[in-house]
Amino acid sequence: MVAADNLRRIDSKTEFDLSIYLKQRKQLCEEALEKSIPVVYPEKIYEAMRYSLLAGGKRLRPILCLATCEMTGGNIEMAIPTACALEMIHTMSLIHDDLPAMDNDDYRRGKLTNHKVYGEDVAILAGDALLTYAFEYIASQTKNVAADRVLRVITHLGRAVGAAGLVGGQIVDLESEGKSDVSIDTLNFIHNHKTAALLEACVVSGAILADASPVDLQRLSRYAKNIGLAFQIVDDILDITATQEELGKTAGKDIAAQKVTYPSIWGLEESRLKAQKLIQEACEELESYGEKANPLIGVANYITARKH
Ligand code: GRG
Repeated sequence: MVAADNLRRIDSKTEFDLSIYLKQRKQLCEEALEKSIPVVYPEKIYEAMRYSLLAGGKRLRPILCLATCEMTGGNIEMAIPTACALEMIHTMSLIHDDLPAMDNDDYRRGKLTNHKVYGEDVAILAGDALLTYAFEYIASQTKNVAADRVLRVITHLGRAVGAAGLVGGQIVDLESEGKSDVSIDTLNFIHNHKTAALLEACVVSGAILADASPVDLQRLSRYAKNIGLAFQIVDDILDITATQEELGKTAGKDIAAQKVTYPSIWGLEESRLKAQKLIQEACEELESYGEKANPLIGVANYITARKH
């Protein structure tokens, strides 16, 4: 009931306007990302890193980190280096995912993929450089946060992107290619690791930076895991229902590759309902934060409402 009240409140334009909030936060992230990687010698690698990092995107991961840090008593200055680093890691995962050896895609964020512009060798290195720079960036640029908290953020993030997280999800995804009998448990494993783990790290790292309590961290982790899985279900739905122009990348790839996805198991309508239920459960985790949770509730609802 409280969650339903929260959902109603988010609709009230007078109290909180999600589209304005997302626009302002995206702008803030764009400005910080623009400054995060100067071009120096050897220029080619920095240009390739910047090509994908500054190619747009919804910037949901840094926005989640900033929103959680503020909600739990921190501020933007504390979290902006980590927010940028999260987008660097997300971007590198997209560069590597698009490579011919992985998903083999020509378009991303409405532009040619990194390897199509710079070649596979440079694209691999640009991904590597973004990944390593992300950790350096958190360690060297975070200000006014106790060192032990910065270390906890780095540890949490390292786990979320390595074999226990993104890489683990990606390898099971690769192993599942061409199989028609992929179970729902395997599908959940893939997406809890490939997609939800990084979203969880965005939310939890914002809370760690703000020195949130262990109870808050657990609650926010559950919120993030739920929105993470919902995010992927919607991603699978959009692959079927949206156009290449809307997505900024090739549409209909899952059906063409006969990939097992949430809609291929549940159908489109049931998938939408399951995503909505996960979002509702996520919002229920935020009941105790009152109006301060409006941005996180808004982002959760945006995940199911989005068109790209
Ligand atoms: C992380 C070390 C390391 C290696 C990468 C390739 C790989 C291992 C993992 C694949 C991860 C991947 C591409 C997951 C899909 C996540 C997903 C749904 C991306 C789309 O995110 P959006 O819609 O994209 O937020 P924008 O462009 O808006 O940022």
